[in-house]
Formats: sequence, structure tokens, C-alpha cells
Amino acid sequence: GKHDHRSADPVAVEMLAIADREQYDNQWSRYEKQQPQCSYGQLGTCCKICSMGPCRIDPFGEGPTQGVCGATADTIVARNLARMAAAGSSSHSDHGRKAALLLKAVATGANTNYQLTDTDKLVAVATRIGIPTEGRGFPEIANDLADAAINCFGKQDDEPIIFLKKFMPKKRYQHLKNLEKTLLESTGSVIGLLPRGIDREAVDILHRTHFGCDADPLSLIAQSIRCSLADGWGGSMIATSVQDILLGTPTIKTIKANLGVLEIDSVNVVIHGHEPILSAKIVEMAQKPEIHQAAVVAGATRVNIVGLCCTGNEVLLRQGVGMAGNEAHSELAIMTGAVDAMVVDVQCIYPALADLASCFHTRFITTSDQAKIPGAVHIQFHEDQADAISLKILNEAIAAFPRRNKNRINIPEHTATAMVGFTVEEILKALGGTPKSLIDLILNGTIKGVAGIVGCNNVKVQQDLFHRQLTAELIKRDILVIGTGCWAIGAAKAGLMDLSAQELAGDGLKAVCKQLGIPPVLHMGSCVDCSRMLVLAGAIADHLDLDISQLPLVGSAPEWTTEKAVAIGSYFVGSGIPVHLWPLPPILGSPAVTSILTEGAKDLLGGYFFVEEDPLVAADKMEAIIMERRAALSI
Ligand code: BF8
Repeated sequence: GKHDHRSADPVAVEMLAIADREQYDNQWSRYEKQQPQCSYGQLGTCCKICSMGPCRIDPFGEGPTQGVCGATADTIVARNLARMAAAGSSSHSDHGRKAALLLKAVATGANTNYQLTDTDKLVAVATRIGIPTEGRGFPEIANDLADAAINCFGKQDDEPIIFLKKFMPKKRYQHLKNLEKTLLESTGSVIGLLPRGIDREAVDILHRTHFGCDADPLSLIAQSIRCSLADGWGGSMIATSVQDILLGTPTIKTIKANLGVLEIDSVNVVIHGHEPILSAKIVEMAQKPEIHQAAVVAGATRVNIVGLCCTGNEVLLRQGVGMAGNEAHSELAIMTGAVDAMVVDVQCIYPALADLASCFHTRFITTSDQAKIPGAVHIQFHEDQADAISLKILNEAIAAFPRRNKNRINIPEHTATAMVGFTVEEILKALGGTPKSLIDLILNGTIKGVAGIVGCNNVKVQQDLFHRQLTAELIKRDILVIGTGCWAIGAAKAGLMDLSAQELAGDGLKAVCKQLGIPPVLHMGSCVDCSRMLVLAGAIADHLDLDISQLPLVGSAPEWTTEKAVAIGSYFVGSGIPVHLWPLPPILGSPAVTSILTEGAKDLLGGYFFVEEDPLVAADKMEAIIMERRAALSI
């Protein structure tokens, strides 16, 4: 295909040619207009927390070395980073809260639009949390579980939250507890790592980064890790667990990915955002005969629901819905002229979509009071009227269909097939029920280790290039690759989740995948489903009676964009997993913060960050980490 510095996905390149011809504004054209971007911001040394500022510190020693209040580059960078972690953790966790509140409403009969769909998962999670299940009804168990989850958000005592306590493997929990003690002894101050409350740890960051509070990079970073751990082992763990209970735990299935999932003769509804409580319902309601009938009356063959980003991942894994693309595809989807409605909930939704949709017949529908966008049609979602509201949204899409401009329709034909749905439950089932066979394969070196890749697209990186090259390099080296989010969509579009990708794997990994009938690259879900990776890592650690930091595991966020990615990276690091990042995080203006997050974290947590621009070198470094850990275990 043609080369374009903006994307490695030929389908995107095809759409970008149309964007260029028609002069559609897009993230790449707007990025151009932002050049040059502020280097203080890139290095993290810009502070606008109070009104004496904004202040900025030149990291090369030219000009002032302190803000008006005396904050140094170290303080400013650490505070900014902590706020990113708080925002990221809050986004995942607030999503989890809504799931927990819905579980409560379903358990008590207050909401009849949803059911306890996966009662096996309900019993499994309840048992893990320590809730009695014997001889009790499912609603009763669900009610207790909902209370336990809700309590993780708002409790006021200093005990670690129950979800973390029960899901984190023993050795990691003990390690963090001991580390709190050691840090108290060595610094004389309380430096907490185990989260007390999901909301509390984010509020703590807003407080301690307020004007005139914490100026110490170590304690600011420790709190960022703690807040992020509250996300991974708390908010995100709750989101995943509860969504599985309410909507069903995903199973392995084969789907299609890329813009070719749009159909010329169908009413195309793109669901975009993060919360499947809405999108799963839209998929369900689209199957109603009256909706099909209305689509036919409007002149369409059927209603075709497709996904974008993480809510796309949620319905892809549970309901087999086709995947239109990842973050950088969201504008391109509308440019096909064949999207009758784009329905969004929260997170990762470009406000630019409203303007772009107005160039077409596309209804751009916002549904959340937390993500209202000027220019959109707002149809407020209420969980207790989910069926009716989903029908209303679908009827909007159907009404838009006859207003298409046929001359402006360009649907790229290409799709890739991908085998998806690799929850921990499915991975273990494929391996015979316990982590033992996976562990044996790792111990005997057939699989060298496991890499978890997460995160976004980023306009600063050629779309999907890092995802594709890094993933392909790792499997070639017999490293199993698992992951979530926009990475997973990128891998699916690249064919790396197709069975044919077995041929790209090293001999050991190839043989295993052939025997099990799975690809060497496993889709584990949306970004809150990074909690599934934690559960898998925890199962391996507990089985071997080791700490996660001893296992041949490594993480990467190679095209990261959002504050949520900061939270994910930080809870991986806090869980003992080294994490590769690209593009550069805004920390390099502070030598202290940079050294804490790299060397310091390695000593204290076992997990740490490193940056690398080149996918092949990143693969080298990730393999080296895995080999170093194998050597330490004498395997
Ligand atoms: O939560 S990978 S761009 S869609 S932040 Fe967003 Fe990044 Fe995509 Fe999902 Ni995750």
C-alpha cells in the first residue's frame, strides 16, 4: 500500500487521502497547526496551579530555577504527574462506580432493565471477596457484593480496600505493606502505598498538590502509585467484575476489525466511548423486530452496530460486534459518509467529532452528563430506562439513513479477522482449568515470558506502527503478547489476532498456539480490563508463591495519550511490572522524578518505567527484562 507518515494502517491511509482532498479537519491537521508545541509543557516544568503563575522552569538552567512560591522543577513535575494519575484513576474508577451502583439497583429490584447474567462470575467474585454464598439467592449475594464494591469508593478508615486486599497476590500485598514500614523508618514520614479508598486517594492528590502542600517528589509519586493501585485493583477491577456479572463474561469468538465493518446498505450505528452499560443495551435493542422493521421501511437492509475504542472492545468481546477502529479512526469513520449515528458515552471522544459530523448527515449523539459536546444531539441516558432510551437512539439513527449523500460515501473495503475474548477464565479454560500449564510453558522456556501492551493512538506516533512492530517483534521472540484498549484494536486490524499470525511467532510460541488453536496475541478487553491482566499475573504469582516482580512479565504503552494510561502504567509499576512508554511522559524536566520513576521504583517496587522510541529496540529491552527475571529464577 501507499506510505503515509500519519498511519501504518492502509485503511486509514485510504481515508486520509479523502480527508486531504476534501480538506476535512482532523487530528493530524490540527496537530500541524499546534507546532511548535511548548517545550516547558513537554518537560513537565510548567505550573499553573495558583494565580501567581503560570511559572515555568527552564531545565537547562537558563532563567529562574523556582516558581514564585519557590516550587522547583522537581516539585512542579511531580505535582503535574500526580494530577494526571488522579484524573486517569478517577475516570476508570468513576466508570466502575456506576457499574457497582447498577449492580445494587439490579440486586434490589430497583432496575429491571438489566439482569444478573453471569451468576458463576457473581459467585466467584463474591467468594474471592469473602462474601458467603452457600444457600443464598443470587440477588442477596449481588447486593452484598455491590455494597462491598461501593464501600471501596467511600469508606473512611485506613484499611486497604477489600478488592485490592483480596485480588492482589499475597507476596505483592506483603511487599507493599513492608515497604510502607521501611519508608516510615527511613524517612520518618508516613508514605502510604496501599489505597484506603478509591475516591479518597484521588482527593488526596488534589489536596496535596494544592498550592502550598506537598513539595516532595518521592511522596508525591508514592501517592500517585497508591491512587493508581486504587484504580487497577479497585475501580477497574470492580468495573470488569461487575460488567461481567451484569452483561456476561466474554468468551472466545472471531470478529472483523476495521472500517470495512460499515455496510453500504445498512443503518450504521457506531458506538464509541467506554461504558458498555449503554452500548451493550443498544446492541441488544437493535435486534428487536420493530427496529429491524423501521430500518427496512427507511430503505436499509438492517441495523448494523459497530464499535470504536473501548466501548467497542466491550461489545466486541461480549456480543461479537464488529470493530470500526481505535482512537485515530474515530474521525475517519465519520468521513466515510456512511455513519448514520455515532453514539458516545464518556472518555476519549474528540469534541471535533461534532463539527465533522455536521458536514455529513451523521447524528452525533452524546448520552452522558459528564461528556456533553457542543454541536451534538444530547439524549440523556438513564440506567433505569435503558431499553426505552436505546430504542430512541436507534430510531434517531434510522431517521438519518435516508438523508445520506450517496456521492460522499467511501467505505474502505478492508477488514481483518481476529480471534478475541481472552478473559482469564477463557485462557485458563483453554489451558485445562489452572494456570499450571501456562506456568509450565514459561518455566520450560517454550514461552519466554508475557508482555502486556496497552493504550492509545497518539498523533505523535504513526498510527499503529509501534503497536504492530513491537507486537510482531515480541511474538517472534516467543513472548506471548496480551493486552487491551486501542492497542488491541490496532493488533486486530493488523491481523495479529488472526490464527495465521501463528506463523509470525517463534517456534515455541507457535507450537503452543497451534496446539491450543489460538493466536499468539490475545485480546483481553477494554482499558478497565487491564484488571484482567492483573488477575492473570496474580494467579501465576500465587501459584508459584512468588511476587509479581519476580515473574518474566513486562508491560508497554507504546502510543499512549491519556491520563488513564498514566494510571495504568503506574499501577503496573506499583504491582511490580516494568513498563515501556512512548511518547515521552512530561517528566524529563525533573531529574529527581525521572530517577525515582526509573531506578528508584526498580529498587523499591520492582516495577519501573523506561522510555524508548524505536519499536525494535523497545522489543530488545523488553526481552532483556524477561531474560533477566528468568535468570534470577534460574529458569
Ligand atoms: O480507555 S486506549 S485512547 S479508548 S485511553 Fe482511550 Fe487510550 Fe483508546 Fe479506551 Ni484506553
